[in-house]
Amino acid sequence: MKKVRFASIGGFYGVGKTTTIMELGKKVSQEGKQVAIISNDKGAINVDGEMIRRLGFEAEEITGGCICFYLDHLGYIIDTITERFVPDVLFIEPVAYFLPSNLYDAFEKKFGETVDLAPVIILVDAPRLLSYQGHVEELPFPESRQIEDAEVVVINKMDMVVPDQLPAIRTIIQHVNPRARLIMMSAKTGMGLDELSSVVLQGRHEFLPVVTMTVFKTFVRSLTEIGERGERYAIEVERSLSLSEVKDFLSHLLMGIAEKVTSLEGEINHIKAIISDENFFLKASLVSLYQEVDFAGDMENLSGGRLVVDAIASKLPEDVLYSMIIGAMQQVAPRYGVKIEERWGKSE
Ligand SMILES: Nc1nc2c(ncn2[C@@H]2O[C@H](COP(=O)(O)OP(=O)(O)OP(=O)(O)O)[C@@H](O)[C@H]2O)c(=O)[nH]1
Ligand SMILES: [Mg+2]
Repeated sequence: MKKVRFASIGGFYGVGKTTTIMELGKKVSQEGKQVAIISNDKGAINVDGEMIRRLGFEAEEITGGCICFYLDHLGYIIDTITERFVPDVLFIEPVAYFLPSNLYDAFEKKFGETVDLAPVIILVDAPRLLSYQGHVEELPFPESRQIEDAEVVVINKMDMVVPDQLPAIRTIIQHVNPRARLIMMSAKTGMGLDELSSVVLQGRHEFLPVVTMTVFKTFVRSLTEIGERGERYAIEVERSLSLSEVKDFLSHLLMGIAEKVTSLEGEINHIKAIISDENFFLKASLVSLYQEVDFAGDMENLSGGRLVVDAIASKLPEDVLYSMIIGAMQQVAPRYGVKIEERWGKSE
């Protein structure tokens, strides 16, 4: 039987993993290949799962924490998919704080010869990495260890930097990992997607650094810092909202949550929301207070639908994050005539 090809697209919060998998998924499907996607999030209610479902891919979610702790569930999902077809590529988006060497080791032990592993691919955010120029040792542990474990480092968001800044970005990566192959990419403009696509389809996984107990302990400690909370709403609007009003509403909502997070000295990892009706979706994303809210997808006038909000931040407990989502929603929604019909909390 044909082996299932696993291509994990990893990287820290907001580097563009979901966007990249969507773009690669479209590209590979257009070439006549079959694609399946597994997204992995900490929270059961999350924006990425919602977006992938909307795009109509064969998709499954693993929620509750790092996929490396849910391999039985992954095995079950793979069996369910392969009963119907064997995908040419199974994309996996692991949670942002995963440890690649640990995950690949677990994949090899659990699935052995039945899977064909693509190289360890790690995305980094070009402008974010530049902000560590001169003090690279301050990169959060999971982020630097991901670069260290990578066989291929993809420098994403190249559209946000100028060519003169590339040598500094390369220096930072090579300081952490001189072995890795580098790919320059913009998932937004399409630059570098062909190169990454050939790695995903044909590249070979060869090398895995060892995870020592000290590394594993540091990894586990770093996880306790990160909180994630998602909420899902059915909404109605008093009068239909134009695209620019929907964008303003989402921007204010995300900025409202972000300001609450920073006012309690929490650190923003990624605050995102997706609004959708039967025909359209619009995803809004905020990765730092110093970058604007960014949008993906499209929408005509909004007259009601679903809203999923997901806040991921460090140094704040999840119940506090929850109160921040609720608080921002209560402040911002009435200004746009958005009414909450129904709300789902932590679980369905
Ligand atoms: N300018 C620019 N923005 C990008 C690019 N790739 C992704 N983004 C934006 O970056 C933000 C985060 O993208 P996601 O794909 O949600 O990132 P992610 O890594 O899946 O995030 P998490 O799952 O929360 O860790 C979104 O606003 C994207 O539109 C890129 O190449 N250029
Ligand atoms: Mg994602």
